[in-house]
Amino acid sequence: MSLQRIDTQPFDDQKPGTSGLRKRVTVFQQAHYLENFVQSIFDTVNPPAGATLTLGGDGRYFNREAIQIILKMAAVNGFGRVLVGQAGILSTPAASCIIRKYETFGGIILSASHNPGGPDGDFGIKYNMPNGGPAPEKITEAIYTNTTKITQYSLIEADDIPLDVIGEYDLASMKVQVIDAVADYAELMTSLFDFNSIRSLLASGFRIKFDAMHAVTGPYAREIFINQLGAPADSIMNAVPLEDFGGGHPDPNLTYAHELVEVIYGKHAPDFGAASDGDGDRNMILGNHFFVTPSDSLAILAANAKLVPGYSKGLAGIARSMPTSAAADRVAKALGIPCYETPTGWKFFGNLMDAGKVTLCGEESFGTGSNHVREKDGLWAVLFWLNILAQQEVADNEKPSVEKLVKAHWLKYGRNVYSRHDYEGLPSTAASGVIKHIQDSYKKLTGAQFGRYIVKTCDDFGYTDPVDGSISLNQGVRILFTDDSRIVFRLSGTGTEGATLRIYLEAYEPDASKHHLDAQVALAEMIKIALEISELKKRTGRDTPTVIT
Ligand code: VG1
Ligand code: CO
Repeated sequence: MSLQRIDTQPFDDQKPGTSGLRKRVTVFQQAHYLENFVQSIFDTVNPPAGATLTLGGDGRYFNREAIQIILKMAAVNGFGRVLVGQAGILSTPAASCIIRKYETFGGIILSASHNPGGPDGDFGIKYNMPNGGPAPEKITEAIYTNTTKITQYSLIEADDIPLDVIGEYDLASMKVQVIDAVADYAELMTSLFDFNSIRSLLASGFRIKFDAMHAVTGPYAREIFINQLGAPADSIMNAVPLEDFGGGHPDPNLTYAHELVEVIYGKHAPDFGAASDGDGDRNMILGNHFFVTPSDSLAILAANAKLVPGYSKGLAGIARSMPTSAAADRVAKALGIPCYETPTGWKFFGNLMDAGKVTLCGEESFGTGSNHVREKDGLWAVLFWLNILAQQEVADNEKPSVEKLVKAHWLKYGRNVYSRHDYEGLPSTAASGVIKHIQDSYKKLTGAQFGRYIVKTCDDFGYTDPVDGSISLNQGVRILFTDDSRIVFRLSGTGTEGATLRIYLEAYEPDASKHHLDAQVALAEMIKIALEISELKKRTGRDTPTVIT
């Protein structure tokens, strides 16, 4: 084993986005590309001698190679120990759980989340802090600055570690501990939820279907739903992680989780359906022939949290990303607790949770989580729903239903009708032109009337972190109407090709006789206004979204 110092030159495209650095696999396969970024992380966080690192990924193509490289670099960059998931696997929430449980100095998670995998797909890397959460912007900025100046990285020349075999290995003076990827996470779930009542619910004939989308949650779902909760084996589908996710797009929404959607809207539909994404932090919740909007899901979990053992003492507060609907705000108001509005990306929730200001957090992009870890957590959300439904059964003495629960919620709080329209693969200049055009129209728009909607204000969303005072500007363009409806425009920070424009639409509907309406129908006028205000067709040639959620 010998120490190598390798001369290198900066790449100019290593700026982390909403959730780490995401690029095509072929970009990561360029000589020095991964190494430059990893060295820049280590130089930024400067681990104290002997520190422990958590390491794992969603199992996509290039995961194993990347892990071997990172181990060899960690061994000569101050680390004394690395905890790595068996086969190089750790779901994002499991990695957060491990960092917190074993109080490791930090963690590296290899994932491009919901982006497709395989040799022609995407790869990604991000750094998590000792609290288990994604590095805040000041750290990701510092990492980026280091990538622009790097001249050298170091690693040890050594044999690969046998990642498939649990055990402890020496890598120079560093220990590599290959750990069970599922056990610690599963144990955390049993400490939060009433597994006995969920087990009885499932035994009573309440049928579930969980789609792991050939991604990381398969082994976790098998352990939790089948082994521990006794669900029949066919309750999980696509549960073996594949390097290319079976050629699919592991994004749990109505478009990409179509296999599950067919089952849920089919003849012998189960009572409950759910899916998770590539790295296991997202969730989609479905009932028999019924879809739950993620914004509603957050509000419903909050409203019913007291039914769940881990949250029976109540919530300190709720946080949601700005584009997420205000359904959770209504629950917070009713509970008399604060609701925070943050920019998009889980990294903005960390400080609020660490300071004890919030218990639950959520994003409209199928992300829900709590202070049990510092990442959003797909299977946690599924268990939360099942726990609430199990309690419902005890209360009603009839078969619980997702649809009934959601409709009862709307009846009590009103419905924040919500939808997001994504325009993927736009030329970057056209997409930024759309944003610029709307920003230039603020003056003209303010006070303007569109059908029954009047614009109250327009602005660029900016956020001042209430805990450390850090400021994040330009986090999305908002058109706010006098009746609390709104349209938000944002450019995605997770894509790897061209630009993705997201249009978020929300209208509040107190009238229960209209609650059954399909969101696209209820929002039809808002959709027209969004197209008009943005001049989307003229500027991009497109007026039909690629994905609607
Ligand atoms: C998207 C979502 C955002 C989420 C992020 C990471 O970002 O909109 O809410 O936090 O993905 O999710 P963007 O910038 O493309 O809109 V994931 O599951 O990568 O870990
Ligand atoms: Co994800």
